[in-house]
Amino acid sequence: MTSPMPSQTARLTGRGCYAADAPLDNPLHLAFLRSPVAAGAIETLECADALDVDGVVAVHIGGNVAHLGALSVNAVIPVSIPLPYPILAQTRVDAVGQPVAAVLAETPTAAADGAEAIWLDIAEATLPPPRTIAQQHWQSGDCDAAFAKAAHVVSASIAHPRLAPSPMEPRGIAVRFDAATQSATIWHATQTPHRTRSELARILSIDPSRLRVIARDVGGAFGMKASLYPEEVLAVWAAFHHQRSVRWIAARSDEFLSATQGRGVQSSGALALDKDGRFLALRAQTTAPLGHWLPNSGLIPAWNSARILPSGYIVGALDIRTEAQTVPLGPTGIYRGAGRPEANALMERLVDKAARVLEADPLDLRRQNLLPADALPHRTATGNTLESGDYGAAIDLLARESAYAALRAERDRRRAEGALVGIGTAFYLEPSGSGWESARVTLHPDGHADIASGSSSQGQARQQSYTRIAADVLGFPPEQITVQLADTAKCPEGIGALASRATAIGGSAVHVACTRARARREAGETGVITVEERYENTGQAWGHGACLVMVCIDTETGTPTLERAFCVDDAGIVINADAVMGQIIGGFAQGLGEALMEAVRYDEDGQLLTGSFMDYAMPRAADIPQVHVAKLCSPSPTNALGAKGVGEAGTISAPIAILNGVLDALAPLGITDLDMPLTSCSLWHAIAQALTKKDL
Ligand code: SMO
Repeated sequence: MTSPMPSQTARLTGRGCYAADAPLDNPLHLAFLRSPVAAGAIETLECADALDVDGVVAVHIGGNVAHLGALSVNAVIPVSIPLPYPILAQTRVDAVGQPVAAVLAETPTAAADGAEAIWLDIAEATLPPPRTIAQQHWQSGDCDAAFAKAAHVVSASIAHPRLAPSPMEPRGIAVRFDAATQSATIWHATQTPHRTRSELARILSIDPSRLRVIARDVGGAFGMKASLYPEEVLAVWAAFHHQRSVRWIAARSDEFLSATQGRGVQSSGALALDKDGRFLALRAQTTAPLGHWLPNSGLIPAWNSARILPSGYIVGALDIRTEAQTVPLGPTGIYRGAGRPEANALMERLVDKAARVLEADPLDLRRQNLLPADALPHRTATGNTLESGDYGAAIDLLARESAYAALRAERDRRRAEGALVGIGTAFYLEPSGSGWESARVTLHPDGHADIASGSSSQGQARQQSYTRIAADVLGFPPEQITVQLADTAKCPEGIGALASRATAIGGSAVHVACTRARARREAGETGVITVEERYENTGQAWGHGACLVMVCIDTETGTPTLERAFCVDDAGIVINADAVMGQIIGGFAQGLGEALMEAVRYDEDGQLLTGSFMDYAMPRAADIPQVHVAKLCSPSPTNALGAKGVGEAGTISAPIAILNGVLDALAPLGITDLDMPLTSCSLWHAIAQALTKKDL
């Protein structure tokens, strides 16, 4: 075992520094009045009573911040209608939970009391229909002809529930204002500290040199902390406006109401096959929901849920469409997988249905249609280059590791005895991000090295991985290496940690910087050697793998039990095997949450029904089976390390493997389609209905 790095030790011993712990001198505390209705015009917004509350210093409404700039949006698919980014509601509200007024007070309690004392009257309006603001269409080959000549056609629809990412640490921002220099040091729970600084500078018209952003310890993020929020902009604006430090720490209820949610994608498709089971054509349509405002990464799920089709399979003709629609509900954004689970789920559901129609083994059918290793690199019609790997080898390894033949025999034997038991399998692709990341290495004559990177960490043990990369290249013992991340004053400009990119790209930046520094040292350079690297990969690294679960459903109660779980993953070159294992198992647990229990629900008026953990079920340790993990390694040629993403593997593969497993278990009852989450209640109803039909 390697010893934990300093920041991990600090967290383990309760000495971490989160936004709530950041040292502020006499700060103002912030609370928000949020819209109680989903649509309407603001008729009365009366703040006098709030200002009378002891400790309340100021109340701000939309008019006070109407002049601020808009958030930039990563338009991975073209946006036809821009969405506004109101920091506070202006004349109308567009979703429950939208911030309407901000209260600044001497204590958090006074701020909350102040928000309750505001008089808000809204003339409720009917909810607007969904509106498509972005779409894309990919086509190749002759789909119509392929479907016309197909021996078999299968179709599937999947409605992914909306999910609440729920990192252990909610959103938070602490702004230490320095009046003498008119500047601020900002501790922000974020995945992208440099972007926080540049966006704040632009939105608030402040020179970036007057903003320092630190994300020292961040208690999980999962995509939810990748984009800047209106509440956070308000906190920084208020610090400059009032010339005082400001802190905002979201309550869990704030998170359910107004943090970005994941998934919610509706997808449907049809797969055409010839009589031998070859995939001839795929038609697919995905629709991703957007909330009432568009976060920087808000369009990513719409893009990924379509462009990752048809996964790693050879398909003759394609017709794939995606659209992103605004709906009058909470905002959506990236959430661990960010469209990858949706694309893979649709494809893998179609393949499973095809196997049933063909009476073929699901793994055999996958093996038959996956791109062979010598077909890579392969350019897809959706614009991807699948660069390396042996997809069939992942299927073979899964079959070996799970003792597949014996498992199927066991399933058939128990099924014959009346048990509802099924095996679910899935192949998946996990593209890691593309683009650049930075690293700076400083070699000191005494044999120490300092590494600084623009990448960041939210609990992924990034410091440890970067230490290993540097130690390996420099030949230094790990204890003589320090790693600094996520402080705009100490690190070179960078991107951050998202899209499974931080090892493949950030790690490569560290690797290249260290290699250059070593070369300079070996050339006889003495003194302090500093090398700064802005590393750009040559394309996405496509992690991939396969998953198998065995599910047993209690006939009387509908309760599903995962009896076995196997994951095979190819993350290319692995830097930190413990961290990779943690990512796969943690991702599997989160994927199990989507499959079996999690769902954000709204009623027909746009009211949130799942505003707390009393109503929103999260998986607990006892819900997670032992997950058996096996690794493959095909180095990616797209980056210096040969690494691929792994952070999202489990959330991509587990939900569809579990759905396929549950539907395999229920196949003898004639059940072919079910929506996630597969709760005991929904399974019990499906079983009861099927048995009634059978009896008739
Ligand atoms: S969903 Mo990730 O943090 O790009």
